[in-house]
Amino acid sequence: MGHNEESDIRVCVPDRIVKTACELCPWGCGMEVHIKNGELEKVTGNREHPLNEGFLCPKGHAVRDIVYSKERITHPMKRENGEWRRITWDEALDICAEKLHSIKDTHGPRSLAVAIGMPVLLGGNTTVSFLRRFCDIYGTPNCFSVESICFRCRIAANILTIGKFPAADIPSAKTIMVWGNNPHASSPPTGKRIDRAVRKGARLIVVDPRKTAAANKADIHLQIRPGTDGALALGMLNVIINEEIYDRDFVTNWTVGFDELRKGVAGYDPKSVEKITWIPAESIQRAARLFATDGPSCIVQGTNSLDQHVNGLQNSRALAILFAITGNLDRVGGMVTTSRVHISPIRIPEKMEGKPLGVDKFPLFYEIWGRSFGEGQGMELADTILSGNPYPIIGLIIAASNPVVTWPNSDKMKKAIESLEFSAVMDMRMTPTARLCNLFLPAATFLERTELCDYYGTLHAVPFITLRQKILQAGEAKSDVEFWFELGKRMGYGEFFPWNSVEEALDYALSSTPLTVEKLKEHSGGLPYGERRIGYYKEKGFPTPSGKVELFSKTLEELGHDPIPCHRESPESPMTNEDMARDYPLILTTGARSVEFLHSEYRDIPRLRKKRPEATAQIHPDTAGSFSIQDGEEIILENKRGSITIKANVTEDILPGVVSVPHGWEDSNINLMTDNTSADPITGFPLLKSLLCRIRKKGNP
Ligand SMILES: Nc1nc2c(c(=O)[nH]1)N[C@H]1C(S)=C(S)[C@@H](COP(=O)(O)OP(=O)(O)OC[C@H]3O[C@@H](n4cnc5c(=O)[nH]c(N)nc54)[C@H](O)[C@@H]3O)O[C@H]1N2
Ligand SMILES: Nc1nc2c(c(=O)[nH]1)N[C@H]1C(S)=C(S)[C@@H](COP(=O)(O)OP(=O)(O)OC[C@H]3O[C@@H](n4cnc5c(=O)[nH]c(N)nc54)[C@H](O)[C@@H]3O)O[C@H]1N2
Ligand code: SF4
Ligand SMILES: [Mo]
Repeated sequence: MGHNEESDIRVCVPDRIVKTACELCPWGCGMEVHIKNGELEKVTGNREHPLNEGFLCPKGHAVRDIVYSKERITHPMKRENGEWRRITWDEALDICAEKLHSIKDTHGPRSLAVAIGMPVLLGGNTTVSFLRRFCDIYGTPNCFSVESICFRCRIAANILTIGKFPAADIPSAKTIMVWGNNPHASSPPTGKRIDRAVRKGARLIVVDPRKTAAANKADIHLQIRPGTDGALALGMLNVIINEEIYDRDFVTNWTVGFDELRKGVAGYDPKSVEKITWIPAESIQRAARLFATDGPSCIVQGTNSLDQHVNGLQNSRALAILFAITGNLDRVGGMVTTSRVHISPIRIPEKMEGKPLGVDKFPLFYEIWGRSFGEGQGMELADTILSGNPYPIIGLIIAASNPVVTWPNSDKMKKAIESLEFSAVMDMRMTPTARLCNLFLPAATFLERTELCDYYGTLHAVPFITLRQKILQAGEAKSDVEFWFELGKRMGYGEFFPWNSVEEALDYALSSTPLTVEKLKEHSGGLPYGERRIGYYKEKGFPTPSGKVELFSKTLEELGHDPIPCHRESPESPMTNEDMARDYPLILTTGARSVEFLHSEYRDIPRLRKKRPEATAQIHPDTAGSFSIQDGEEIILENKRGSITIKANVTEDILPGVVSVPHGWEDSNINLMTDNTSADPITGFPLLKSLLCRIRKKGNP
């Protein structure tokens, strides 16, 4: 593999194999980058890395194509009269500084918003905290991220129930329940670990409307109607409580509200739950018995498939109750937490002026028991920009996101960005979002910056830390952290950014640990860090107000929410909204991942694109037949908000009556059909996976 002659990418380390952590999707697989003759020769998986043990997925193997892509832009640009003009970083920083000063002077700091996408979150805790440090000093509380639609709902549900967020200990589990997750596409190292556990004899239950790779290997596949997961979990709890196959000692000593739970689940007998979920009662019983009696058992839960519903938080709470009362918490092969890398304080939240948008409506999204997540609910952003209510948002900086494609209600998001006085985007490519902004700032890829990958414990129950090292320099691209540091200095906040380099800043962050950047470089590839907390609650209790698992949540009750989870139907449901279902008879779930892409990324990489050249909607043959639709045909998919053209993938692999559509495709953008209205009353998550739609042949009225 030779150096791409047209590219302006330089290798900046001597010939050797540099170990790092992949950042092309959320999981951080150990990767070896081979530098030979001053060029990036190839990448291989790091066999010594505890997560992936040498495996890389197709994206990981395509890293060279991604970094060297011809679509990359590696210099700043300014858009004037509809044309992009190349500018220097000096000019770019001056423009940002001047605009930000003027916004602050005329409207106050909160009129600047920052929207953070997945890749910045993947930079680890320190990356996000350094960005937010800038916002604190500037004074704006209005930081939003894709956590308004992803992951946070699940974390909040677990904190409210057990006080912490555990991960599945897959390798030691006897029963694994994969719930709303297609790991072979969205988390290949997890898929591998499940496959291995199953080969060793673990039992597998899969809850998914589609026959995924995991479902095809499962002992029990619960093919659920989207949006009814809460009912299924309550049905399983009903069986477990009635048959007294829960962990009695644990329930007696370590939970509050068991009697209320017993009453709460009484109505969810398997027959009633069959009607709601479309899953046979007998399968619900079998799954409940297997999970409760053949432990240790763990739940591998999708990161957003249970959350983007009207009952998002309660769904995850029901799952937490399920693994808690069956005695699977802090247990080898169950659900475990690990100790964390405690970085020195980076944020200065006391400097922030007020609280972000969305706090009033969704206080538990912002903080729980004084434990602050600290972001605003991003579903408020576009409406506030367009209405100026409750106050104007004048400027927006978008850091590693493509909200015009990936956030709900693309049309509204587009109008909102177009209406801003100032908008800047930091990215690698000219995305549909970047096209609308005033300023383009070129971002470094993970091979072009130094950062910590410190989340293996939280996500995989693997206490480990890996350093991502700077190996390349691409033109004038800067890492996100470098940009925020330099902007801070340019705006006169130098005293708050005393570090001469990102490495120096990381050493500050690590100063409360035995680690340093140098030490991590010496152990390039990573270091075990911290411990798995097995049996931890027996020593420390649970970090909830009661010190126990809160089956009954007083916190939720006080805020007017259900203290015991119950099932609520989607506002778009054939069961409760018959009028709408007459016009739109099919259930729509969006955002199923494919292994080749990350959200809207990598469509420009031929070796990935050729495996999946276009977006397709999965439809069961019975459903397709009733609309006279053939496999491979172009169809119109529509609902009351919008319509898209997409190819039909007619397949037995999906429940009849359900349509599954991926997100991230510019030309078949499903977010033209979604709404940014908050659906979950507790977290403000939108409705992306239990909607109604209809389909027709293209050309037919
Ligand atoms: N290749 C790739 N990997 C990714 C990503 C990517 O874009 N591409 N994105 C990353 C990110 S940020 C995230 S959040 C995760 C997402 O990861 P996941 O949330 O695990 O998403 P998927 O792997 O698509 O699995 C979701 C599964 O849920 C099913 N499903 C849909 N609706 C429902 C429902 O109502 N109930 C139930 N039980 N199941 C339902 C779908 O059929 C699908 O098989 O993936 C991460 N990994
Ligand atoms: N309908 C529907 N919509 C969804 C979902 C769904 O299931 N259904 N899933 C949602 C979920 S879970 C998520 S997490 C969001 C993801 O939403 P986004 O985070 O907006 O997703 P990406 O398309 O990955 O956008 C990331 C952008 O950052 C750029 N980039 C890559 N690396 C870097 C970097 O290091 N620095 C900078 N500055 N830029 C970088 C990429 O080129 C890309 O344009 O999508 C959500 N959208
Ligand atoms: S699963 Fe693939 S893209 Fe994700 S971190 Fe691992 S190798 Fe990289
Ligand atoms: Mo996500």
